[in-house]
Amino acid sequence: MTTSIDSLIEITADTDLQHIAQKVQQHQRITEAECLQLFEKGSLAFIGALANFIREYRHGDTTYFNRNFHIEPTNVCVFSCKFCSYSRLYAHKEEGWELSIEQMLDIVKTYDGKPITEVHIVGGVHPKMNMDYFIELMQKIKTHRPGLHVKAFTAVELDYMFRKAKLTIEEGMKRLHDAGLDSLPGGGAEIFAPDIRKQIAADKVDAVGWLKIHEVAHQLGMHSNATMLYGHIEQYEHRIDHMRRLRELQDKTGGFNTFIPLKFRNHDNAMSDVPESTITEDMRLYAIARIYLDNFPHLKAYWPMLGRENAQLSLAFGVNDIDGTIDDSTKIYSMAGSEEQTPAMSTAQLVTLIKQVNRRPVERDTLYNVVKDYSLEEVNDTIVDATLN
Ligand code: V47
Ligand code: SF4
Repeated sequence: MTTSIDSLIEITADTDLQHIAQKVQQHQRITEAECLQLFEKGSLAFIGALANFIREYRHGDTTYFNRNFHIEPTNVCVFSCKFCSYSRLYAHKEEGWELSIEQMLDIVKTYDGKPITEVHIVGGVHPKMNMDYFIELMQKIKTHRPGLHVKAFTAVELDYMFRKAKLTIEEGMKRLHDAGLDSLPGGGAEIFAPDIRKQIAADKVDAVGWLKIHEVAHQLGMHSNATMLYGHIEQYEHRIDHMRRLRELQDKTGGFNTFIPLKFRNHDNAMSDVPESTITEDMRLYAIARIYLDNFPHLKAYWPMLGRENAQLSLAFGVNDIDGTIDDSTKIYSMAGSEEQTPAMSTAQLVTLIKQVNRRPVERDTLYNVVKDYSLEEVNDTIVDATLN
């Protein structure tokens, strides 16, 4: 029987691309040189078909989402990444916010009785919010709601915390894990290649430090995500270098759950003169990431940053996860110019969004255990909002 990949090979004139399609069909890994060929020569339709083949082979129509909320402890930050629209230097801290432990706990309490599975905690790097502060926060969250999965702190926040506390990565991570930290989000990775990193995020942890922190977390049995900030001044080679480093670490530890490409937004930051990537380029990147990162189980489109319709579109380009209800006042993207000013979607809206493109909505927890399959469920906003959300 002829597969869709066989037909794709037949109609493709370029022999390099034919060879890549054959590899994908046989579930073989592509090289960095082949990844570059995809970026340079692959049409959106060609790359998309390959990525969709992998997506459907691994996950069928299943599209995951979760029920989570975000807490941003502060937007005061000691660093000065050029792409960041969100942070305020400590010298201007009156323009920022700083949440106390009790204020953060009050946010957690607003979800009492609601079937939320995860809290995502990421913010600026505040010089006075130290390790002990966050250990107390973890302990208080877990005492209040032991079953809530705490996914918190980018490697940038952790690197600063551990250095200030004069702890090794192993010691620091173990203390936070013991206090209740369950897994790490993928932020802070930006672009690993030093020549680009020093232009956009000169003063924070470098690639080696970021990767080491995730490696140690994996060694302690924790899982984590990985991001890549793309569509600014980087070239294809920098994206490939970034993904190569992630693929190598994943071969070693197997601890990454999800790769999350983050589209650079240019509103109100020191890189506002850099144009944003087109939707075609976004979809090409998702698809190439799905093809190249063969050892990452999941590929996530973060809908508050991409927009709802583009997140829907990405489900045909390798993406099998669209994050969660979020349900908060996440500012990191609204301040950078994303469409979503106060991103929140009800479970019904997420389910509908996924069903509209004929995929199968499945609620997951942070570690991708299935919480509920909504494919056969009739959902509408009034019912779900009242009973589930
Ligand atoms: O590292 C900052 C990005 C990240 C801009 O693990 C920007 O599930 C685009 O970690 N344009 C933090 N991006 C967010 C983060 C995250 C988000 C969603 C899910 C997960 C997860 C993690 O936000 C930063 C940076 O790369 N960012 N400014 C901007 N102007
Ligand atoms: Fe600080 Fe993160 Fe913004 Fe960089 S991206 S300035 S580390 S809040």
